[in-house]
Amino acid sequence: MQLSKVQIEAFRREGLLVIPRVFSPPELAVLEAALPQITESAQAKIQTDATTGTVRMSHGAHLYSEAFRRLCLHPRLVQPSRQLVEAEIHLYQSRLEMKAGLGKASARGWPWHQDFSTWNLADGMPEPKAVIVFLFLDDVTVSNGPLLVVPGSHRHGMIGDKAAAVGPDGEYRQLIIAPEDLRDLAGRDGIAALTGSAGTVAFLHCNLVHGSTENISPMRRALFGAVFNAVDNRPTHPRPEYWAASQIVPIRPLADDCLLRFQR
Ligand SMILES: O=C(O)CCC(=O)C(=O)O
Repeated sequence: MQLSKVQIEAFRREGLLVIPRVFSPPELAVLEAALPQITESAQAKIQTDATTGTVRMSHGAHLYSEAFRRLCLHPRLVQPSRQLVEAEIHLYQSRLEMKAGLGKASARGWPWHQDFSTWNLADGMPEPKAVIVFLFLDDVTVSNGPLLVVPGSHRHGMIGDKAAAVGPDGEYRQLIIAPEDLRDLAGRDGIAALTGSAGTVAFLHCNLVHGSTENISPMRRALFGAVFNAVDNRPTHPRPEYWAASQIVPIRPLADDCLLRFQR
């Protein structure tokens, strides 16, 4: 899948690009069948939701799940990402982002932040030369906790006081966007909810300010994210492999039908 000049220009301006119907229902079914490998696996690095006890986030499924490894090497993710990063890329990170919709307890949201600040401060990624690609595993609507973004906010670079990213124990702490900064950014550019049917793919610049609210609907909202970084943008002190790749291997995409050909 090649992006057009118009799509690339939109990404440069907005810091995001949302494309519907990139993956088909049979391809999504392959991934759905592989989900328990993440949500029920002892290998998975899982963060659970404090309220519901359900899976909230899990990093590194490409390291042990063949279906999600294939997704991360899929040409429909890799080729556009190369165009957007304008370089050879490697797979830096993958993550499943679940928001259960149990109808009896809500799954929490995420505070406003930029992903690059974590990768820069915690892993030593030098430049914001990475793109985050989310595949919607479910229909995402305004009611099941969509990702919220401030379009164009990537153009302001890394926002916030780096000193606030160090906890009392000296450990890295996520840099949250201050309310006054958010007021300025959103006052200028507004806030957009990334909605679409299952199979939609969203490309986000790594400095795009984003967050989300809790899911109080009965519908699950699952996204799978792959992060592609320029190979010449090597992190100086990456965290463990499930968070940040230490081997910088330029990606060779698989065949377009790699998910459909996957035999469990
Ligand atoms: O899954 C969400 O709603 C937001 C997750 C997020 O902000 C992130 O992964 O950086």
